[in-house]
Amino acid sequence: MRRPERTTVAATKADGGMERTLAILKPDAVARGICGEIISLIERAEFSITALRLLRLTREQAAQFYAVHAHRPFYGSLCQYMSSGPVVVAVLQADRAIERWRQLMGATDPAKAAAGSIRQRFGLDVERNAVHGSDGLETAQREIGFFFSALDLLAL
Ligand code: IDP
Ligand code: MG
Repeated sequence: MRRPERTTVAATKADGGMERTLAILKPDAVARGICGEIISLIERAEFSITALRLLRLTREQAAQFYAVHAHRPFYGSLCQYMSSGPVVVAVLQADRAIERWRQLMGATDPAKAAAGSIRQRFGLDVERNAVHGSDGLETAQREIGFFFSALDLLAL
C-alpha cells in the first residue's frame, strides 16, 4: 500500500530527492578525541551535515533509542555504554545517505569491518564501535526526530 508523502520536517527524504540519515559518534569516539577525524571522513565522503549536536543521553533515553534491541542479550550493556559519556549526533544528507553512511561505517563488529571503514579503523570492539547509523528510511526518520526538531535542520 502506498504511504502518503511525509510532511514532517524530520522527514528522511529532503528536498531534491536527497536522503537524510542519523549519525552518532559514540562515547568511545568522543572520549578518545577522534570526532574531528571522523567528521573529516564524513565531509570527504561528500555528505552534507545539516544538523550537529553534542549531548549526553540518560540511561532511559538510551534504552528508548535502542528499544528495538530490548530482547537482545547485549541491550543492558549497550544502554549503559551509550549513556556513559557525551556523544555527537548529526544528520547527514546525500543521495543514498543511509546506505552510503553504513558503508563508510563498516560492519557492526570492527574485526569484521571492511578495510578503511570507520569501525575497522577506530572501533574498539563490537559494542564500542565508534559510530551509529540508521538502517532504513523509517528508522532514519524516527532517529532524526529523536534528537532534532524542525528548526534544527538546515534546509539545503
Ligand atoms: P549496527 O549499529 O551496525 O546497526 P545493531 O545490530 O543495530 O548494529 O546493534 C546496535 C549496537 O549494539 C551496535 O552498534 C553495537 O554498539 C551494539 N552491539 C551489537 N551487537 C552486539 C554484540 O553482539 N555485543 C555487544 N554489543 C553489540
Ligand atoms: Mg542498527
